[in-house]
This record gives sequence, C-alpha cells and structure tokens, in this order.
Amino acid sequence: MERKVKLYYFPVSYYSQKACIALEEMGVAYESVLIDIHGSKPQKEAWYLRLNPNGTVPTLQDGDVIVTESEDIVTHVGKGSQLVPDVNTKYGQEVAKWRKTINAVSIETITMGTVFNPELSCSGFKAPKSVLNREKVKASFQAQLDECKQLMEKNPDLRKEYEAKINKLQWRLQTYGDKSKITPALDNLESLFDQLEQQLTKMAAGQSPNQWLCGPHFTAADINLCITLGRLDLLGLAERYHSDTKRPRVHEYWRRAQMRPSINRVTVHAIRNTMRAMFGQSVRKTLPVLGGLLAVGLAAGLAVYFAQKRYVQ
Ligand SMILES: N[C@@H](CCC(=O)N[C@@H](CS)C(=O)NCC(=O)O)C(=O)O
Repeated sequence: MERKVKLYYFPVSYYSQKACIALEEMGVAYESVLIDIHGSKPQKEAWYLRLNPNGTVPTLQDGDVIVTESEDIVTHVGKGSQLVPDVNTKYGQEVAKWRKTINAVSIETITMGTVFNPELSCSGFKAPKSVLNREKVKASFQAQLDECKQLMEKNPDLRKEYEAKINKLQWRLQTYGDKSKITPALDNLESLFDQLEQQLTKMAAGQSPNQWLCGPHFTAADINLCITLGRLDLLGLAERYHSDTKRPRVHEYWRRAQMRPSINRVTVHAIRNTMRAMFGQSVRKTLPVLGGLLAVGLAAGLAVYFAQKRYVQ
C-alpha cells in the first residue's frame, strides 16, 4: 500500500521547518496542512488537541503513526539514513549530542522576546512589519487565551490540555515584554556559537573543504543548526553572532548551507512560503462562497430571462 504522510505545519515556525527539511532531505512525498498559529489558530481547537495534545506544530501523521515532537519527527523520517546515523556508533553519538545541544536553545524566548522588544534586533526584521508585529502577536496570544478558556468549558475531556495551553499563554504575555528576561537567552547563545566555531574549525582541519557540523554528510544536527541560523537572520540578530571577522567558520557554513535546496526552500524563503500558503488557504475558503454567489446570480438571471420570454410570448 502507498505510504500516506501528512504534515500539519506553519512555514515560518522553527520546529515545523525542522520537519519539512527532514522530509525534503529524505525525498518523502507528503501532504501539508497549514495550521495558521497566529491567525485563525486552529492549534487550540479540540480536533487538533486530540491529534497533538500540546497544541503545537508540527505534527506528522505517517499512516497510523502520529508524531508530535519535531526531534522525534526527524528521527522517525531519517532513521537508518545518513541524516540520523546509528547512535550505537561514535559518530552517531556525536550527531545526537549536537542535535540535543542546539535543540536546547530557547528559540521561542529569543524570537518572541525580540518581537516584543524590537530594539534588541541589530539590523531589523527581515520580514514585512505585518508579520513580526508586537501588537498583532500580543493580540493573538490574548485572543487564544480567551478562546482556550471557552473551549475548555465545551470540551471537559481536554481540561488538562487546555489548562497547560492557558498557563503557557499567560506566561508568554507576562514574560516577553520584560527585556531582562530576554537578554540572558541572547547572551547564552554566545557560548554555543563559540563551541560551533571550534567544532567547524576542527572539522575543516586536515579535511576536505565544505564539511558539515559532524563530518562530510549533512545530518539532523545540521538541520538544527540551519534553522537556528535562519531564525537569527530573520530577526536581524545574525551579525551579533557571526560575520566574516567574527566566527568566520560559522559564517561560511551558513553561506554554503543556504545554497542547499532543502535549506533554501524551507528556511531562506520561509516568509514567502507563509504568505503563499495563507493566500492559498484563503482562496480555498472563499471559492465555495464565490461559487455559491455565482450560482445564485446565474439562477436569478435565468429566471428573469425565462419570465421575460414567457411574458413577451
Ligand atoms: N517541542 C515542540 C515545540 C513545538 C512548538 O513550540 N511549536 C510552536 C511553533 S514553532 C507552536 O506550535 N506554537 C503555537 C502555540 O504554542 O500555540 C517540538 O519540537 O515540536
């Protein structure tokens, strides 16, 4: 039987990008379902919470198997390939270590903290103002909080899931505006970037050029690094961590990685992909309405035509 893979995702979401890159790297054909996490916010609906109790993207459905954590999705999709080498080998352990280290970055705090305090960005957001907009995101969190409270009453079986979402939303609204809670996350990245520069220098020494993070093959550790570098770029924070003169190995790595098809399509063009997917979704939603209006108009026109014809005859 044909393998049926479905990915619930939002193109600009960091964790969704991880899943998309893994699927592309593995050449898996999949159906993508847009979950507009800041617009219509279907991630808080009961049907979605029944699929993914965390109410987050991505969620992968592979036949009967549902995977709700991005790291697990990458492992599920890439297991047994060069993307996810066997953890029983030294090389596999090295890849696993880097995956874990990069996955521990507080990316939501860095992203939302910078959106709520745009002065933290070094060169400004690489996205239209309507996308990374503090007021819009705040309103979206507040609306979701109110909606979750109502949905919790309607779906008592999902009380635990809604309570967790409500607590998270309250925490976000209290935390992200407070710059003193954001700067430590940005400062902590400095030591990670030092480790990355060291690792890439080690990889380049005595080896052929164009090494990836753990060796000649692009692995799941590279996926994590690329989505992190892409996110810092989007937030106008890249120059704080790497340039031609500051951590040049990381800088060169990112320049090269952006040319890799999966990274280019998923990370570099994330905003364009989001706009396109949202436009496509709104067209699909309005088409039945337009079709209905057209049918009513046509029926009315025909009725008038035949009525006139009968009258004239
Ligand atoms: N640990 C999860 C985190 C997923 C996550 O936080 N996704 C964000 C988008 S990048 C999300 O769905 N946010 C919407 C929400 O929390 O309502 C994973 O790795 O998949």
